[in-house]
Amino acid sequence: MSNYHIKAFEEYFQVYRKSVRNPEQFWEEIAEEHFVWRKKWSNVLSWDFKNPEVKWFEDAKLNITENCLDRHLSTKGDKTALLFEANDPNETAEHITYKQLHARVCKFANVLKEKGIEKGDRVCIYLPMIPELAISVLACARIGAIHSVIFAGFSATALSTRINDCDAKMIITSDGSYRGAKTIDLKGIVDEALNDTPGIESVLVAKRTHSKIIMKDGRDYWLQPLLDEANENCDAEIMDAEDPLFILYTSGSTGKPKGMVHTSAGYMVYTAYTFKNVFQYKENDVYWCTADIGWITGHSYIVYGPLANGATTVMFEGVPSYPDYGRFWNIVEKHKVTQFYTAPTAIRALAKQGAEFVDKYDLSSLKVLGTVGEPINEEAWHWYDENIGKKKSPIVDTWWQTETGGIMITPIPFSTPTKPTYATLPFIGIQPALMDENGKEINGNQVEGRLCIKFPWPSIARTIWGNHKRYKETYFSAYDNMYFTGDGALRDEVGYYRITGRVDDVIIVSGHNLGTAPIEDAINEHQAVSESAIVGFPHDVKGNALYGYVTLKDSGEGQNHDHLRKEINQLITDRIGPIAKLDKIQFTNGLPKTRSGKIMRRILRKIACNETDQLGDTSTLLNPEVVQEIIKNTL
Ligand code: 7RM
Repeated sequence: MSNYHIKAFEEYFQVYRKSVRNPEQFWEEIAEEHFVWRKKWSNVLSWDFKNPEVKWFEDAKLNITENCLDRHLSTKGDKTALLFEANDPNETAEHITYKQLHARVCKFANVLKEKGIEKGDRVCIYLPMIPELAISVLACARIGAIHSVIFAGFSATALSTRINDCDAKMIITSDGSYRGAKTIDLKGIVDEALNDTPGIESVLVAKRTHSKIIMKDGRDYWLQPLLDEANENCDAEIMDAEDPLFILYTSGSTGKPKGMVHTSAGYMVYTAYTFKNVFQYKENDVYWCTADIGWITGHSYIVYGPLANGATTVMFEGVPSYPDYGRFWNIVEKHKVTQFYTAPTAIRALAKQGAEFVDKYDLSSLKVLGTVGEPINEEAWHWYDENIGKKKSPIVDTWWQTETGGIMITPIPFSTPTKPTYATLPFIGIQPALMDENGKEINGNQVEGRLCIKFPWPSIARTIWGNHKRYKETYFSAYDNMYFTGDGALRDEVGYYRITGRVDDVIIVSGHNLGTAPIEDAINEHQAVSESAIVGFPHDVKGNALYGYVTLKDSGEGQNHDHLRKEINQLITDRIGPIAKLDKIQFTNGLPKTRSGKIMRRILRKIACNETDQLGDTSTLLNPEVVQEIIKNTL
């Protein structure tokens, strides 16, 4: 029992040591004592990072929704499970109790069944942050359907690519969505996407904005009438520990998005255990994570982790700037939020607005502050600490990934002394390593290298949907017997980790991971474009902004460059979404290339970041002369 809730720094070390000396025994104890199983496992862990293959709690039977809902009914049936705060501050917040959530999930699950969804089928969910989003996720899990949530800011093309990649049978959406003062025609985007998704048989539509939309006969169904008819009991499908629970797409440095596959038992155990400890959740706390459920942070730390702990979890539909920049703090005061988890990009945007938006509100309920998604800079860290935490709430800088399923490197609040910009120490059971460029592990402290993980943890993604080869190549080929994260990190004199950022062609803009390749592909579709390269450069709110170098088919003389820039950004918006638009577009006569023809993004990155003194040796390039031209014309 005592291992489940860590309350002191010495205890962290004790439990950590135990967890790495005998991981099987450690996780078996956690799994046994804190979850309900229909059948216990025959083997705790089998793994092989070469093949690669990882299995946790093999042969165990369970349903994650029984752990998130049913088991709380007798003890916490009337406790608020989901606390929904709408975009419009005047709309009354909705408190959905565990009993109500259970009934709504069961009803929804019965609707899915009635529409022909069976265990193992893929269901895409393209919804705004309304209760139906969490409910549909859990309804899929209830019947063993594999959910794939697609962030409702993605374009029609991005949506259809994902629907086709996982061959989904159904999509769940809404008539529209609210985002601040804007209303977005979600159903229109879905209709466009469904022009080339032959596998989709039905569309369930939740009513939110009451906008006029087109409902296609025999394909589209309003959700509410179906729910009204449905039974509020639905037996949970008994799932195997290693049955897929969901697919979630993440950008890769090349090619199409990767559908990361997470399975049932290990994911449940790890997200629940990390939630409890990283946020030090106590009964009667009100926990709020501002992420969207379209990202892994929302899956693990709005839905599954909190509910597996019987917590109250806030779901916010809106944006931090509406109706003004005080909205987050207004919500903290209104619901007496105790744990608040957000991204550095939001912190920086709010810090820019000045103290008057914060000082109006009583933030004394806050106990723990969290950050995730990208490195947090020193200034933002201190602003968060001083203005929001009043120097009394520890900041947990949590490093993890879609692929890791749960938090990997983080302080444990009230135990681990924090250090600005440092994610500090590995969570229980996590064995990080820093590697050098020759594939050797870098030992000792005060070192920097590429961040790998040496040993499996329960919520590691098991494969890329439909492409196990890519899974192996991306994560297990760079270093022998290691999971490679794609991040660089340094370890300070006491062993604390600081994540320095991506070392591949993924750029994090406002907390969104963007691969350079799909953006370049979109640009290259423009008939005037010959080729392009995207790099990131520092931006004080977004963390990184995008700089595009574009060469045109004819030298571009006489062409209207501003017009071209608009068209290029429109193409990006259509193919990926507005989050991937470029901040700067420079037209060039060529891109620096190696002799084998690879674009040297490293050089372009230095130029875009104004670090032209650090270009290194460019003489081996195929076309060294373009470098000076590019520097001269920098925007
Ligand atoms: C949870 C999430 C993963 C990438 C990861 C890092 C970056 C995430 C931090 C961070 C520095 C952090 N999943 N990242 N958290 N960098 N400090 N605390 O964000 O799949 O969307 O992104 O995000 O580069 O590899 S994700």
